[in-house]
Amino acid sequence: MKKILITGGAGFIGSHVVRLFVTKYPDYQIYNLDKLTYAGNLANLSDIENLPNYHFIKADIVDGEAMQKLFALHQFDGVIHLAAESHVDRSIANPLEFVMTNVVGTVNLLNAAKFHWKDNFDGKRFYHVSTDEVYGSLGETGYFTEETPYDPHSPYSASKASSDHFVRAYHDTYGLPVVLSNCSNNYGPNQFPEKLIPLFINNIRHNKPLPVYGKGENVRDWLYVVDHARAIDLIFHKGKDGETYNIGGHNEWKNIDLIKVICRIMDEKLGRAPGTSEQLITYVKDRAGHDLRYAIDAGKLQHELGWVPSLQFEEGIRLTIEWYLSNQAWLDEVTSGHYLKYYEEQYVKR
Ligand code: NAD
Ligand code: TDX
Repeated sequence: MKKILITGGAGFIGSHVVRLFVTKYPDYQIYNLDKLTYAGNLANLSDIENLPNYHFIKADIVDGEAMQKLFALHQFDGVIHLAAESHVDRSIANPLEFVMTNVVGTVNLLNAAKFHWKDNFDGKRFYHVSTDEVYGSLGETGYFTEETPYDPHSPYSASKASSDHFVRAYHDTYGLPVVLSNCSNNYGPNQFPEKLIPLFINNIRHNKPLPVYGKGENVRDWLYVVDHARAIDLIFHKGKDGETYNIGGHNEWKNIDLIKVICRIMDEKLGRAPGTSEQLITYVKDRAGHDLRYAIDAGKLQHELGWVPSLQFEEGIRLTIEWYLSNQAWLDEVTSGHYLKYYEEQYVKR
C-alpha cells in the first residue's frame, strides 16, 4: 500500500491526476491537498469523492508548519506536486502571490519530505509538475528539449523556474529522490475560464467579445489534459531519479487559427449560422512580455517510457467543447462572484 499526497488536486490538471490515481490504483491511499483558491473546485471530483481510497485535506502549502504536521501524521510515500498559482495574467497583476505559493510553497513541501524521509529514501518519490514556459520563447522554428536553458519572462514562469531549481537543488544537495516534468499548454474539461479555450467557449456562449491579445500570432502547443495525467502516472512510476521529462502534444496552433476552429465548432453546436462566432473576435492590447512560441520535443518521454498522446486535436477540442456545453452549470458557478470583478479588471479597464 502506498500513501500519495497530490497537491492542487481540486484544480484543472490536478483533478484529472487524482481521478486517474484513485480509480487506477485502488491499493493506494490518495490524499488531495488543496487550499481551494478561486481555481480549486471540489465539484471537479464529485464522481470519485466517495471512493474509500480518496481523502481531501484543505491546507495552504505556504504554511510550512502545517506541511510538517501533515507529513508526520500521514507518513506519505510519494508526493505529486501540482498546487500553484497558474495564470500568467494574474502573475503580471500580483507577482508576490506567485512567489509565495509557487516558490515558498514548493520549498515547504521539499522541507517536509526531506525531514520525514531522511532516514530512508527507499520507495520514496517527490514529483514536481512544471511548465514549458520556464524555457522562454522560441522563434519560428525549433523545440524545447530538456537541455534548453531556462529563460522565463513572466512572473509566473519565473516563479515556476525558481521552484524547479529548488527541486533539483534538494536532489543534488540532500539526495532527495525527485523527478520533474515540463508540459505544454493543457486543454480539456474543468479548466478555469480565465485560460484561453474555456474563456472563449464561455464568451461565445454569452455572445461576448473574444479578446485576442496582439495580432493573435502567438503559438502554443496544446495537449489534452487526460494525456498529461497519463504521462504523470508513467513518470511517477517509471521515470528515473533526478530526471526531467518534457511533455507535449506536437500540436502547435497560432492563437487566431485555434480561435477560428473553436468558433466553427461552437457555431455548429449552437446551431448558429457559419461565421457568427468569428464576428465576436476583438483584437486587444498585447499581454506584457508575451512569449511568441512554445513547442515541446517530447522525444525523451516517448523513447524512454513509451508515452505518446492518445487523442488527435480535432477529437480533443470537440470533446472539450461538448463538455463545457453539457456542464453549463459548472461554468455559471465558477464565473459568478469574484470572477466578474477579475474579468472587469482584466478586460474592461484596459
Ligand atoms: P489550476 O490553477 O487550475 O489549479 C491549481 C490548484 O492549486 C487549485 O486547485 C488551487 O486551489 C490550488 N492551490 C493554489 N494555491 C495553493 C496553496 N497555496 N496551497 C494549496 N493549494 C493551492 O492549475 P492547473 O492549470 O491545473 O496547473 C496545475 C499545475 O500544472 C501547476 O503547477 C502548473 O504550473 C502546471 N502546468 C499547467 C499547465 C496548463 O496548461 N494549465 C501546463 C503545464 C504545467
Ligand atoms: O484572453 C486571452 N486572450 C489571448 O489572446 C487569453 C486569456 C489568452 N490569450 C492568448 C495568450 C496566449 O498566447 O492565448 C494564449 C494562451 O493563453 P493562456 O490560456 O493564458 O495560456 P498561457 O499563457 O500560454 O499559459 C498556459 O500554459 C502553460 C497556462 O496558463 C500555464 O499554467 C501553463 O504553465
